[in-house]
Amino acid sequence: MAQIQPDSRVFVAGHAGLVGSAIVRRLRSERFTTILTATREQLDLRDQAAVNYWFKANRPEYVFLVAGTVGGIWANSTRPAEFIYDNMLIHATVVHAAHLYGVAKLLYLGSSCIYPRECPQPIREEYLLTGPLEPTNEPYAVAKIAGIKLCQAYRRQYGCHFISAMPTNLYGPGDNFDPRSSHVIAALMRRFHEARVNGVDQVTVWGTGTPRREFLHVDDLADACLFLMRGYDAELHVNVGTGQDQTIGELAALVRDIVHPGAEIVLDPGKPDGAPRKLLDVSRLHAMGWCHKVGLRDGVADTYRWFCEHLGELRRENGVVA
Ligand code: GFB
Repeated sequence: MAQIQPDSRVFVAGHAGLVGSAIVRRLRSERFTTILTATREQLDLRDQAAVNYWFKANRPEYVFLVAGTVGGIWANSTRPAEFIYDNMLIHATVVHAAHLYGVAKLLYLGSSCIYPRECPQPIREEYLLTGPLEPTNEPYAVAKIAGIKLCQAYRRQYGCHFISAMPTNLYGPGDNFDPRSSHVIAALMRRFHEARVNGVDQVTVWGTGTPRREFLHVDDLADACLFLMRGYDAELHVNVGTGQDQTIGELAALVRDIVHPGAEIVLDPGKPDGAPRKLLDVSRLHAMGWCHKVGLRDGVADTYRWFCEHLGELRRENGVVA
């Protein structure tokens, strides 16, 4: 089978998002010459005819399918129709077009919320579809599971080299800082930052503070995606994480210490906790020779530096107080 090379035609579907922009950065740093992208205005990935036309015109050889409607616990709970509709369509159109137009290899990105809410920890890949899902993100998780099954089905029926990676919760430069849709690290970073700027010493953290989460810096994820694109070609999806987790209370203290040392954390148990824990078992990826590099404290500090450097844009786009 052909190998991805710096002169390959590589389509990053979802290049403007947290993951897609990290993959583009990574490909550029490895001097890839033909990175194909399309904005939402240029290509509606939910439209099969438009996606087919785009593939016919642009002939990508490798595809990173990291596009989708994503968000944190609040967005998932309040916009379930968008989360299931957009994602099911985007996964189906891109996978189908990749098959029709002879893509050499496609990497599909899922999410750790595909696993049953109560499954044993750490979570092995084989635990997929062994129990009920976490209700706050079930529609999104069903779409993500459908994406894995699409890749497996096209592999079985048509011999396509389509693989899937399941990342744990992500964060990093380029994250979404809109409180209605952000994930916890971006949400807390913004809230502690604005409290400090406004001279406020109490900061609210949603839920009970007891759920446990694992976090992976998005540059590590981009590295893992390229690693798998180069070296993995089998049906079973691959977990991507650090293998370490902490409580949301501990995370909040870590963000506080970096952004607004001394502030008091106030829990709001009226907000949803979501899954009690979702720690991935990353032993298969470790056995292949990949391990994450960025520790959580360094990663949060790095993301906060990026946040401060981009305050102008963030203020214009979603009203961050500088
Ligand atoms: O990051 P988050 O929204 O994603 O929330 P999930 C993680 C935990 O942080 C939850 C708590 O227990 C939240 O209650 N949390 C505390 C906060 N303060 C905040 C806050 O200000 N904002 C947010 N957003 N959370 C999502 C799923 O689940 O994670 C998706 O809904 C997807 O399907 C994604 O899988 C990775 O880990 O709960």
